[in-house]
Amino acid sequence: MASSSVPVYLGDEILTQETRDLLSSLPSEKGWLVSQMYQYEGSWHTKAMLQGIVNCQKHFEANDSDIILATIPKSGTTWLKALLFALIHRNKFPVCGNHPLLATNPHPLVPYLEGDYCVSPDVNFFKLPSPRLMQTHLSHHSLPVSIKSSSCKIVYCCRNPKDVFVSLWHFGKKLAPEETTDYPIEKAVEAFCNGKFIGGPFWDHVLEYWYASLEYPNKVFFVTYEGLKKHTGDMVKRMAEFLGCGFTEEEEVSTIVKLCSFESLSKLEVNRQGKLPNGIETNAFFRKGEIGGWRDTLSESLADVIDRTTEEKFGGSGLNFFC
Ligand code: PAP
Repeated sequence: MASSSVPVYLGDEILTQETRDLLSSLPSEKGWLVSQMYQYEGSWHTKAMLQGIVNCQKHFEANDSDIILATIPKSGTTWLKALLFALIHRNKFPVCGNHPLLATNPHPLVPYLEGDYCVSPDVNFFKLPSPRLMQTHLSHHSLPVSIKSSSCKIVYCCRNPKDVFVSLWHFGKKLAPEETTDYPIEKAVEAFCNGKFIGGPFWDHVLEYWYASLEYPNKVFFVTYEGLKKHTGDMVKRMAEFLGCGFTEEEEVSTIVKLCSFESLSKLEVNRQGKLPNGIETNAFFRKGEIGGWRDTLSESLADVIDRTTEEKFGGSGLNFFC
C-alpha cells in the first residue's frame, strides 16, 4: 500500500546492508496492496518502510515537549494532523484567511516519522514550530525508545475496524489498482482479520495504545474517530487540556473545529487538486469521512467476519465500536 506519506518511488538502493540482512531473516509474503511485505516486531511493512523504521528507532531523539500522533492507517490521521496542528499553534496561527491549513494539506505540515527516515538517517525536524508535532503508524512496542522514556505526549486515534478496512480498500483501489485486481474483497477481509496488511495487525495496534492510555493517562491520550465525530468540540478541548494548552473560558473552539472539518478541508483547492511531495494526490485522503460508511461496500456476511474478529480480539478490553 502506498500508505499516507510512504515515498512510493523509493527503490532498493535506499536499503543499507544491515537492513538487507535484516530483511533476509524476516517472514515475508505477497500482501494485499503490496507485492511483498515483511513482518518486523509483529507488524507488516514494505522494504522501504522497514528502512525508515530501523533508522527512526536508532536515530530519533524525542524532546520532552514533543507531541506524537499515532494511528493505524485510515483511522483519522489526516483529520487529527489538522486538529492538533491548529490547536497547538493557535496563538502563532490564529484561524483566519492565511492559516497554513488553507494552503497546505495536513500531511506535509506534520511529518511522518518513519516515512521521513526512509530516505536518510539524517533527519532533523528543526524547522518545525515548537512544540514539535509528528506522526507515526508504529505500534507502541516499536516506538523509538526516547518517545517512551521522555515526557513527550502521545495522542492515539483509532476507528471502528469496518470503516478502517473499507477506507483502506478504496484507497488501495485508487492508488494501486494493478495490485488490487487479483485481490477480491473476500480475500482482503481475510487478510485484514489475520493482521496481514501494511501496518497490521489492527487489533494489537489498538490494544497496545489502549492499555498504555489506561496505565499512563498523562502520557497517552486515546480518542476514537467516532467519539471525535460526535463530540468534536469537547474532545478537542480535552486534547488541549492533556497537551497542557487548555482553552480559557473566553476562547472559542468552534473555529478550529470548523477549519478542520471534512466539509471545509475537502473543499480546499490544495486538497482537491494538490499532490504530496511523494506524488500521492491529496484528494485520496478525503473520501466520505463518515461513521458507518462501510455499509456501501461490505456485505452483511463480510461485516460479520470483521465483527466476530473484533469481539474475539477486543473482548474484555472495555473497547467497543457500535457502528
Ligand atoms: P492515513 O492514515 O493514510 O493518513 P487517514 O487520514 O487516517 O489516512 O484516513 C482517511 C480517512 O479519513 C478517510 O475516510 P473514508 O475513506 O472513510 O472517507 C477520509 O475521508 C477521512 N477524513 C479525512 N479528513 C477528515 C476530516 N477532516 N474529518 C473526518 N474524516 C476525515
